[in-house]
Amino acid sequence: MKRRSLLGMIASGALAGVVSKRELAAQEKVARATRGMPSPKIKDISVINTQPGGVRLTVVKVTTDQDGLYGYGCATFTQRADLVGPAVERYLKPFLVGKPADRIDDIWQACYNSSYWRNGPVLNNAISGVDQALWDIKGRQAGLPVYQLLGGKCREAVDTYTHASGAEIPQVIDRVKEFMSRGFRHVRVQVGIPGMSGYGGRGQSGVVVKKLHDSPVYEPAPYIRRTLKLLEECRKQLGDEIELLHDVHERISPIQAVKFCKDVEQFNLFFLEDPVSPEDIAYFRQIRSQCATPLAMGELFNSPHEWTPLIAERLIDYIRIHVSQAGGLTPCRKIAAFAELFGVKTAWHGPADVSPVGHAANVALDLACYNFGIQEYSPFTERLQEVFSGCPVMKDGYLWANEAPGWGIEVNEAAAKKYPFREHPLNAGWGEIRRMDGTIIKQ
Ligand code: GCO
Ligand code: MG
Repeated sequence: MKRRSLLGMIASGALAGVVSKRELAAQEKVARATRGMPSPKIKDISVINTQPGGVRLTVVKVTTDQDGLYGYGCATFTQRADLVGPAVERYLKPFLVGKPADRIDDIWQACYNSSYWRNGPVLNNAISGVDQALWDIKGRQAGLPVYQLLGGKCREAVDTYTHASGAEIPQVIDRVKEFMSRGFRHVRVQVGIPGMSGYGGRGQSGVVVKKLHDSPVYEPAPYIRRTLKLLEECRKQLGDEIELLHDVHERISPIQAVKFCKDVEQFNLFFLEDPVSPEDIAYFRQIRSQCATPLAMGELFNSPHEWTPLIAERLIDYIRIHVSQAGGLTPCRKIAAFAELFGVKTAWHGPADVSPVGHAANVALDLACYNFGIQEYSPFTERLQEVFSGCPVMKDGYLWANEAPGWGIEVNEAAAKKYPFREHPLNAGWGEIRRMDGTIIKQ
C-alpha cells in the first residue's frame, strides 16, 4: 500500500484530535528537509519535570543541530525523580553534546559504560530519556512512527488491561463490570484489607489492627485469604470469559508465593504478577514446577542478571519490565526478541508513573513485536493531554498509536511548567509499611 503522506492523512482526518494539524505539517516539513542531510548532531539535552497528575514525571528532550529536529524520551522514576534530572544534566549532557544523534545503539552503549558502575534505576532512567529521544528523532527524520522503524505492525492495535480496585469485594466487582461494559477484556483486580495498607486496593478506615508501632501495617496471611475470596467471588459473579489479573506486588514470603500460585490456579488468571521480589527470583523454579498459573514479573528489574535467567529457563510467561528502568527502547526491543525465542510474551509496565512518551514507546513495542502479551493501561487525563499532545488513543480496550513520525507526541513545555513537582515530605519517595510486630516489608 502506498505510504500516505502525513499531509494526506491529515486531509483524511485519520489523525484528527491526535496531534494538531500545524504540528503535523511542521513534522512533515522537517522530515522532508532532513532526509539526505548529513547526520544530525546532538546540540542540547534538557530535562522536563512535570506533575500534571498525581505522580512526578520526567521527560528528556534532545535537540539536534538541524532546525526543528528534536525528540523526547521518558526517564520517569517517580520515587527518585530528583536524582534522574542531574544524572542527565551533569553527566550525559556534557558527554553527548556534539555526538551524532543517529547512532542510537552506539550512544546507548557509550552511556551505559560511561558510569562504570551500571544497571541501576537512576542511571538507567537517565539513559532511557536520551535513548527514547533518539528513536523519536530517527522517526521524525524518516517521517515514520517508531513502530515502523521496528519493522511495522504485527497487529492493528494494542490489547490492554485496566485496574479495578476497592475497599470491599462488591466494589471491585462493580468496577470490573463497568470496565467490561466499556469493552475491556482484561481487568486487574485488587481489594483492600481491613485496617491494613494493602497494595492497589483501598484500605478501610475505622478498623484498628493491634500493632506495636505507628506505621501503616500489612500482614501477608490476611491478604492471601482475602484475595482468594476476591478471586472466587469474581469468577462466581463475572463468569469465565473475563480475563482476570492480579498483582501480588512482592508482598508475601517466597514459600507463601509457591502455595498462593497453586491456590489461584483454579481461577484461571490471565497472569499473576510479582509473586516474589527480584531478590527471590530463584523461587520461580519451585513455583514453575508445581503449578500452571501464568506468571508475570519484571517492573522492578534493572539488570540483565534479573530478566535473563527467568526468560532463558522459561520460568515466567510475561516479562513486565518498566522500559525506562531497563534503559529505554534499545535494550527492551532486544529483551522482546530474546523472550520470543523462549516463548515468553511482553507485558510492559504501564502505570501512571510512566509518562505518555513512555506509554508511546510501550505501544511501539506492542505493535511491532510478535510476542506481545498484553499492555497495562493508565488513562491519559485531560491535564496529561494538556502537557503531552498525541497520546495513544484508547478505544474499546485497545490502544491505537498515532501515525505521526517518531512517538507522535509533542510536549507543551509552558503547560509542563504549570505543573511543577509538588512539595512532598519525602520528595515523592515511598514511606514505610511494617508488619504488626514492626518488621519492615517491601511494598
Ligand atoms: C503496576 C505497578 C505499579 C507500581 C508503581 C510504583 O503493576 O502497575 O505495581 O502500581 O506500584 O508503578 O511506582
Ligand atoms: Mg505491579
